[in-house]
Amino acid sequence: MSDIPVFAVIGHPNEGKSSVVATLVENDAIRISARPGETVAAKAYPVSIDGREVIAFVDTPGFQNPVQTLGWMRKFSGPESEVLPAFLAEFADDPGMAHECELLTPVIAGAGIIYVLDASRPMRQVDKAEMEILRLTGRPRMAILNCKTGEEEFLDEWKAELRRHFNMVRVFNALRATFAERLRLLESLRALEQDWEGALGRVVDAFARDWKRRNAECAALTVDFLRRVLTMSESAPLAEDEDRAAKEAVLARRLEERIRAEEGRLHDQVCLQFRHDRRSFALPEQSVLREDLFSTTTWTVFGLGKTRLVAAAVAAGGAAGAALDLATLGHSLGLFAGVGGAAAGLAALFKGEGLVRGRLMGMGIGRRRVQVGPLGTVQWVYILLDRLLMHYWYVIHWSHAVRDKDFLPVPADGGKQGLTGTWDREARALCAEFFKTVRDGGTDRAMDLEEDLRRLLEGELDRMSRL
Ligand SMILES: Nc1nc2c(ncn2[C@@H]2O[C@H](COP(=O)(O)OP(=O)(O)OP(=O)(O)O)[C@@H](O)[C@H]2O)c(=O)[nH]1
Ligand SMILES: [Mg+2]
Repeated sequence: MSDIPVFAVIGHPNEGKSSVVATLVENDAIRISARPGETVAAKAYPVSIDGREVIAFVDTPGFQNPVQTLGWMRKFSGPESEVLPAFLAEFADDPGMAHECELLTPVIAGAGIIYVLDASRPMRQVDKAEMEILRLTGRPRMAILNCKTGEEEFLDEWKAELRRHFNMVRVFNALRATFAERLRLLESLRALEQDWEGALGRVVDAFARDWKRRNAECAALTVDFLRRVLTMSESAPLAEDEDRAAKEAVLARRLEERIRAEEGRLHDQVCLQFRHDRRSFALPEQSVLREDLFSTTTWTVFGLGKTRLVAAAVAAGGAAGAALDLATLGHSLGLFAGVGGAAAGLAALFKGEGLVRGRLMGMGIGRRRVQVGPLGTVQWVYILLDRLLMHYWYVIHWSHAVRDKDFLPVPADGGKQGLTGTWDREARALCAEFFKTVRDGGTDRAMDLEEDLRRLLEGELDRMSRL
């Protein structure tokens, strides 16, 4: 037996044992299925933090023959401590008792017990037999009520019965458990057995520290990302006979593509921080995050109405002659500033299909270049942050037990307003100064602002984790 706390997750077939293990150990790959009897062998899943294993959960197959098992155990006349080894010796080769042998093996080795049951159904005789078997093992044990359908009609009946057999009873939904609920579950395991109190206290601390580290890492990655994106531009030589608008459109698309790719990478990295494989993580069907970053929908949903959009374009340098045709707002748009643009200084002029006017630079006689970018308004900071925060929210609520792509909770305070919409004036002032200063890059002030924004974001992620 290892010296870390080990808990065997035990119960009737198809009640959600593997789902509970997947959520607790953050493993997307554990087999979960609507078909009873999916798990056929006991398997231990250790949790590592900072390269050290701190706790393990053992997934086990569901009871096969609880009534017969209990009958045998009751008849056993030897010392109490021998009942389980004797059972294993007797039934090791009996296929009818294969699951019982599997699920009792970690218990004999010293594991505590987490009994999982679906409390949305009525109690039956076999349930009572299972509970009694677990009581007879004498091991520390907790019951987890996983209400699969949300039906709570039988909850009180279950609780009353469970209290007779278990040291602790908790409601825990494997598919919806947040970080805070997982932490509370671990905390309650501490009280199960005095010998484990110290070790489990360290596990709880390690979990909390690890989560904080992930949030800090996500905040740092985001600020790095913003710095890169805010300083990006595309330029190319423009021949005498070349159509400038067409060239700028090509450059704008190229720039948009680079920014999209950077954002995709950032979102992937956030998934990885929370041990999600990007391929198994899916956004809800109607999520605005499925919209293209450069679409009008993205702009409007994250709180930028037409008026503010025009104002943003103007503030970014668009002035006289900027033929902002509101009719074209329905098309995809790219709001870029041509830094230090030529005479008109049009920052964010677009026409129809996302055409972006860039900056024209003389490079000596007969040699000209056009440049598109960098991004021309602080609104981009808010949009990129809102999309990041919303993505984060989905990632931390995407339980590792979810196998059905359509299942996802709705963000609590996301929606129309966008998450930065709730930030105070100080935070907004920081974003504005960050935007202006970081675009110029490299200064001490820029570094200070990056640090301030990183801290602000980290606090925001910590706050969202506890919601
Ligand atoms: N709606 C809902 N479904 C759940 C919940 N927990 C588990 N399920 C579903 O119930 C089915 C069985 O879940 P598993 O975790 O595989 O159950 P198990 O106890 O490991 O099953 P066996 O290995 O067959 O004994 C799967 O389809 C899960 O998606 C829950 O909290 N809510
Ligand atoms: Mg299973």
